[in-house]
Amino acid sequence: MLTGAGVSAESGLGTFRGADGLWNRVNVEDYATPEAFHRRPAEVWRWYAERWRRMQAAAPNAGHQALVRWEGLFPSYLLVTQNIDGLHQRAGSRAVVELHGTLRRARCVSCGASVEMHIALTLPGEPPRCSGGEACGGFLRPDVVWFGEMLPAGAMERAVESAEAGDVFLVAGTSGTVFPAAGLIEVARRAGALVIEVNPEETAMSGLAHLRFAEPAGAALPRLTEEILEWRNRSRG
Ligand code: BJW
Ligand code: ZN
Repeated sequence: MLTGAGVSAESGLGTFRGADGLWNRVNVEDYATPEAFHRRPAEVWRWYAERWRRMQAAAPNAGHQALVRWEGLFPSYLLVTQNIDGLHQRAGSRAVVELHGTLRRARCVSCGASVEMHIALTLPGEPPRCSGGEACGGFLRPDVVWFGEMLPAGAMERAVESAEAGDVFLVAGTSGTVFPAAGLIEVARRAGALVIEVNPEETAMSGLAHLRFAEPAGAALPRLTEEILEWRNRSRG
């Protein structure tokens, strides 16, 4: 299973691409790259701090909640998300891999020390300086993956393993344009999984889907989950 920003759209968090997308309002290169942080650390920090506040104010929606029930339904089930908002976990999902990191934490650019964002935001400085054990004084940055950066160690490996192992691969709320995440759909398809896409719009990856639900995740995912549970109960007799 692979999710993207569209799954959080009904929680009031904007997506990146499309007419109302974040990248239509600001330049990706000005915020979501290591070079941007190097050039304008204060602006980048403030922009993410504001997004963190929006994420905190948001609540998981019916789509997030439905996916919690998939845990335990399929033996190799893993929720691979590109989202940094933590809403899957707040809904109750535990088997989650965050391919693009998380905005719930900040980390030091020098020593890698990790700090909860709600604590980082109480520290002086924009961005604040590292005051961990070593107190190395490096800048704290959001613990997210920017363009041109490597994904968190082991994340893609776990994601590929689950995409190869499952009978069903669900793709919800992603435009399928950012790699290597989008490549998982092809991995699953090649491994023989049934690929299901949930997205009101056609995407770069729609051609790889066997089944498409052209609906918002908050409507399609609860219904799909109910149908799977009913089928499960029937097949158990
Ligand atoms: C709904 C809905 C509703 C709306 N219900 N659906 C191969 C080819 C070419 C380039 C590359 C390549 N491999 C790697 C690259 C470079 C680059 C890349 O992919 N570029 C592409 C743009 C081509 N990738 C990287 O740099 C990655 N790192 C990497 O590969 O390292 C190794 C390497 C380094 C250098 C060179 C080469 C290799 C890292 C990518 C990091 C992405 N980071 C971001 C920002 C995170 C922090 C932040 O939030 O600010 O992650 S970018 C942004 O896009 C964010 C998202 O996770 C990601 C994906 O977006 P997503 O989730 O799909 O959202 P949208 O908005 O695109 O789509 C939303 C969808 O929802 C739409 O389809 C709607 O229709 C739908 N929707 N309402 C259901 N209610
Ligand atoms: Zn440090």
